[in-house]
Amino acid sequence: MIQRNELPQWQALAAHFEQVRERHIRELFAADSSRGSRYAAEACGLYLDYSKNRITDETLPLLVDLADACGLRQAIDDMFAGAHINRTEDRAVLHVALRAARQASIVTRAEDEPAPYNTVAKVWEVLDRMVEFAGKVRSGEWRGATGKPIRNVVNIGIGGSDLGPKMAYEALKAYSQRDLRIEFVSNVDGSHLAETLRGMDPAETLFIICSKTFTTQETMANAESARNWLALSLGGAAVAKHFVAVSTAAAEVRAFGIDLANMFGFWEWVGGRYSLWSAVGLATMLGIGPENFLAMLGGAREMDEHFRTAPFGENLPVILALLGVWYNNFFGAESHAILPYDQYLHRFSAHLQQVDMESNGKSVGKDGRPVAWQTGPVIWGEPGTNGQHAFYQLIHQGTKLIPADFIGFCQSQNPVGGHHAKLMANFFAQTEALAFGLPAEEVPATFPKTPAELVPHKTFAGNRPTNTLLAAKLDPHTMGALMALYEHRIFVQGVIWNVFSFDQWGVQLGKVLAQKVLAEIEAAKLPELKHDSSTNTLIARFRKLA
Ligand code: G6Q
Repeated sequence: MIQRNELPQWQALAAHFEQVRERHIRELFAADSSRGSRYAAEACGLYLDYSKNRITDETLPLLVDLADACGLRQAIDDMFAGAHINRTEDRAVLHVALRAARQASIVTRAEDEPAPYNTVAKVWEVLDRMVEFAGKVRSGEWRGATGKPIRNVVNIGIGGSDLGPKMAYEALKAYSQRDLRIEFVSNVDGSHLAETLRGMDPAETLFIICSKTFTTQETMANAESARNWLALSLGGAAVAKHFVAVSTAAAEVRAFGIDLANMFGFWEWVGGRYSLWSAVGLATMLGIGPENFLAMLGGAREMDEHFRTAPFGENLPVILALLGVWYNNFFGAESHAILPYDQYLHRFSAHLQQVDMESNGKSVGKDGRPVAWQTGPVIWGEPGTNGQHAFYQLIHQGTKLIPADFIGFCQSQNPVGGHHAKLMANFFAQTEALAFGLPAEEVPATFPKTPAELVPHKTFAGNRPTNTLLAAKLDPHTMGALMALYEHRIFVQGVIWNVFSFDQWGVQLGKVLAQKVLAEIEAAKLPELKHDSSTNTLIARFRKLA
């Protein structure tokens, strides 16, 4: 098979890069007064301005040619049709089915199912049960073992069973029922559980044990400790009223002692990091309410439809993905910053970090050979304006090229004084400063009385690329569309880089080795350690001081 970097379309981009690399965004804007409105696309309430990128009129069409040559159209159709595109695990990849309309049909066949079936019908069966359950808990109809209504919900899960639902809950907290406290415990460090439960009344607390496999070490350790905490004050029989499970593993759920009537299922074709739309989002739904959760699914559904049908040159996920490829593979950028100007999105970068880096952090192509090009970048970020007073210095004046996405909203959920205008003034000013910089000759006008020797330090080269995503308000529909936008961006990049985006074998080695070390740490007498000399010394020292 012809390798990606041998494709004529890749080579055309490499040649084009030689022409574009020295051009400055300042010059590109000066040459075209309509650039700011021409390099834009809009869908599902999200307006994307990509004009402040290091691209000319030829760049995006050349990138689209590459996407075509890599078979993007077919790849999209295969995913939406339920083909087993996760080939290393022989599974379909159907998070799009999790937000499909009730009457839709996506047929696939899973390993544990005897015949092909309509995934969407299964999805809605569970959604209906979640809605009913959430209604009971939120109204106080669901009572704990002592008859008290639930005031605290603690989701116990890790990775995809934590980051997504927590991020979505935090993002939409403005829509939450404030007298129901929603917490997320993930770390196996006992401090996480202990600090979360401190002061909570077990009689008013509901645990959601959220684990696709129900065997994950961290989650099971936290689940057992939570069960002990509850049983200590309410007795073992209380577990039925205070524990529910979200899982694909019914036998393990039953073995833990949770009634299957209180289990919410999902399926092998839902990847952990793409699962917040499924029952994994139960804690989110309990917090923001079924109506808002369903509106979030609706926003994602609209983005799915846009992604599936819009021409690539107008397709938001495709444009963002291709611009990412442009910097990653031609400019040699190593990372990509996600900078939301909304405090509610304070976990958004952390969530995307997992979705992106676990999906495209691969170095072997679909043909089993090492790839000869860069794949997934380092994803990172913090909300603005906090980041401006921390790491933006390096983005503005450092030696590294860091493309960034700025995400902002026209309306605030909390219109307090002039805060929102100040927030958004910073939002617009930053992308302007990054793109246009401050040439030496303009330094005195901006920083009066600057001595000549300080001018180089106050000069900004500019030419730092950014995308701006602007929406009216961070409501459930917009949030759904925004998350789906990034999921599809990752999908497109995986297709271009020819990697399997939906497995995560990189997580496995550490898990296996940790089991071995655990036995050595817990053994009554220090066993003979057969690791390397560093690991041996560290374990021995730990045992001495523990
Ligand atoms: C996500 C990964 C991983 C997974 C966790 C939790 O795509 O597979 O982050 O979500 O390891 O797994 P369980 O849900 O099985 O506990």
